[in-house]
Amino acid sequence: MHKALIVIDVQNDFCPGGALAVPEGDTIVAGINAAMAGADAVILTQDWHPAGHSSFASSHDGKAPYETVDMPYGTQVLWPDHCVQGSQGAAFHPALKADAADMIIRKGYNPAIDSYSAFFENDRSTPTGLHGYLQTRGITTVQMVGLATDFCVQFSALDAAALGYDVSVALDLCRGIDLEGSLAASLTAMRDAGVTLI
Ligand code: VGL
Ligand code: ZN
Repeated sequence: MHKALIVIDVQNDFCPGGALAVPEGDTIVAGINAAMAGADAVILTQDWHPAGHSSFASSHDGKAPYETVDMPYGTQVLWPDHCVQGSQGAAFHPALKADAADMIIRKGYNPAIDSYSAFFENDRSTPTGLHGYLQTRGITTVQMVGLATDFCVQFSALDAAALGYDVSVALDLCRGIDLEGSLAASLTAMRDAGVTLI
């Protein structure tokens, strides 16, 4: 059994002071750094949007952040502009031990499709390449940590379970956004999919 630690989106914009701040998002960084030591592979994901991305409310006339729009691939929550490629907001939190990563996977770079999951874009079919990477490294077990529990962590964990990985989520090393009960719903969905919540 080879085990990967997948660190989801521990970036400045998701931490207090950032454009899409997750409450207490910065408090998990030290624990994530410590968890890296026990993994056979450390993978970081980085939300990485071009300016004017279709998930930004500012790209839709008359829409405000946290409203939704219907996209060809389904309903999409609209966000404040965040994690724009090359910006300080898109950089990893300065205390994250990013140097310990074997692999950094960027996602959300397609202007027309958001990508919460580390495995597939929000059309649920365009792969990011992470599955191939993990397979070729012989990894069968993944642990998810990071931001945000109810969006990118949840989508990544559900996809990993569907792809046949043994999946756990370390909840003390995650923090959520919680839009209209999305945090509780995400925990139920992950449990129902066979994800181990720690
Ligand atoms: C995320 C909303 C928009 C996340 C990324 O990392 O959970 N949430 N982009
Ligand atoms: Zn995003």
